[in-house]
Amino acid sequence: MEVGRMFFWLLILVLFCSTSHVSATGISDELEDGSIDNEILAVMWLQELNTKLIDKNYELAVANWNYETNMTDHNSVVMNNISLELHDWDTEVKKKARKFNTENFSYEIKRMFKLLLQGGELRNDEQVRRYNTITTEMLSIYAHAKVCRDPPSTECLPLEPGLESIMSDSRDYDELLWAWKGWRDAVGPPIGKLYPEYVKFRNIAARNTGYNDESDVWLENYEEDDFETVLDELFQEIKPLYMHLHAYVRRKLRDRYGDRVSTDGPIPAHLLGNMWAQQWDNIYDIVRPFPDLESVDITPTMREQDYTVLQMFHIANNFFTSIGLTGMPPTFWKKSMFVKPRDRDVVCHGSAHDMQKGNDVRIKMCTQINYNDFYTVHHEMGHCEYYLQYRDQPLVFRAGANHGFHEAVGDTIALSVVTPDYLNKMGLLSVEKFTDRHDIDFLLRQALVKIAFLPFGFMIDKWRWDVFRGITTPEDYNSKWWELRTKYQGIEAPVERSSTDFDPGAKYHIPSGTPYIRYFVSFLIQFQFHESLCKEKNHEGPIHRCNIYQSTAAGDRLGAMLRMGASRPWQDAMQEITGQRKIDTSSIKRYFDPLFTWLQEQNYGKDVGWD
Ligand code: X8Z
Ligand code: ZN
Repeated sequence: MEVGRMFFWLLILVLFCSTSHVSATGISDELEDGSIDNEILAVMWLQELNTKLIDKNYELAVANWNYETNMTDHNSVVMNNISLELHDWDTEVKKKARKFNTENFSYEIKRMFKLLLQGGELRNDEQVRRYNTITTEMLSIYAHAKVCRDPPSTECLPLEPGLESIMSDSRDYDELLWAWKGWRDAVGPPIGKLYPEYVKFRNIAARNTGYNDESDVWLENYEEDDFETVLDELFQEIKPLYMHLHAYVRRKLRDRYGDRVSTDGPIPAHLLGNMWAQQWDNIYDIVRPFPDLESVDITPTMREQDYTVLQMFHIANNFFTSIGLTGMPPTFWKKSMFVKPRDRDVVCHGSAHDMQKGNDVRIKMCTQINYNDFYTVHHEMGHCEYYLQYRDQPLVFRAGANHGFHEAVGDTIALSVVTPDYLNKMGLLSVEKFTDRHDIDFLLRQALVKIAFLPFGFMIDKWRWDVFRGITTPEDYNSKWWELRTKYQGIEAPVERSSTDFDPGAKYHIPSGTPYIRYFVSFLIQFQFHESLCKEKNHEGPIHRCNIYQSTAAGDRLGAMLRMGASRPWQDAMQEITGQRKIDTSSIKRYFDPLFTWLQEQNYGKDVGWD
């Protein structure tokens, strides 16, 4: 611990022990904003706040958990009541925080105030109530929706499991279209009716605290001027690789589905093995370059070996502990929801929860025994590992260095987990000799997961930022969505869409209000993290073959970054783990380099692009 930091904590301890009579409520409302410049008072106030916040946040976190794992009206009422109460309290806290003039405070205290005051704020209980109703309603529509088969069949399918399995496994053009359109018809229009009001409230909240609109709030998390331009440049750097992957996959799909797939236009969105065409690994069987090799898809082997869901979580846990990081605590195993319950409705979309008290961290997932969920288990556990590592930080610093960092932890681990080296060790693969052909086969599957995702991860918030800015208005919500889907992803709707459809609503993060650019950032920086952890391990050879299992050197480096939480800007955290201060595409490009060369050869003289 650096000396300054040690001094800071000592100060907090001394002050806390000797001045517990000083109360946060002692700060009078009459005082003018920015009128208190006494740092000692600020430290005491923050300390008291920290203690209170833990209890308040815990209450809300539990209510939220109870609702998402049991979506009854009662649980929704309880959650919204607590949320309203916490909101009032939060408004008071922010009002008091504004009384401080932090200009001459030490770095850490100043940063605490900065983070504390970030974000919008609704200042009217009626608005908060309505806002809570809308967001709960959107989530509930998404979670309850089912698509029914045509009579005489009475079968109705939810998204998970059901429609998602059809999208991944079916190779029947019309059945895929049925599931694709059915899901959008079921959730799009009802969510679309509520969405403009949701946008209105987010913007009111943002403007109340001085932002132009909600897009500024979302971008603020990245603490970089003109971050949008940075993102545009990063996207341009990776685009050639995406275009070559797209061209290759389009030809393979044309071989399978005939001239319903064009030679030089966008790909119909329902043929890529995923409800949102966001990751294409489920059509690995269609696009495999060397089908004679043992498949790196471990789903059949997991099933043959009678894998259980719990086993998947224990294997992930074992990876984290093998590199010296913390294992999941007993409460995690007791309180998490690993499978979809039969007796109640839940939000199935995988999520990790920091209850912010003790080491109570949990995962909620409707896990199935397949390769995809094997990856997602590691992804979610990465969130929990971050929670556990930064739990000694003051509450305002208990967050990722930025949202993308939080998404990248489990994925960084998973880059080792998917290597044939690791899967061989786990008895899930038995590739004896690894040749260049194996490399291409493996990298192609990885590209279907990681490269195919990039334009999707990029366009979602491009769409939302313009919605918040009022540049895209409700009549154009859907057409703009498809304009971006085609521009960036090179895909198109398989059937005519209209302004009464609301296809963005068919993606979980839209009704749940979760910002999405975090995944684009994560999918780039996880390769930077992976590369530097591999250096730490003294890995030799290409980075796509590197597996950091059991490397405590790699774990120590990762752990040091995780423990920082949000106490410093993300550039410092990036420096801690990689020695660089920027998001950089060279690691992901190096990882996929052999595949890029191979794809260019395959596409030589063929159509690339979709204009
Ligand atoms: O939502 C998730 C995680 C939870 S943070 C399961 N992901 C994105 C998605 O599913 O759309 C992980 C990858 C992208
Ligand atoms: Zn995540």
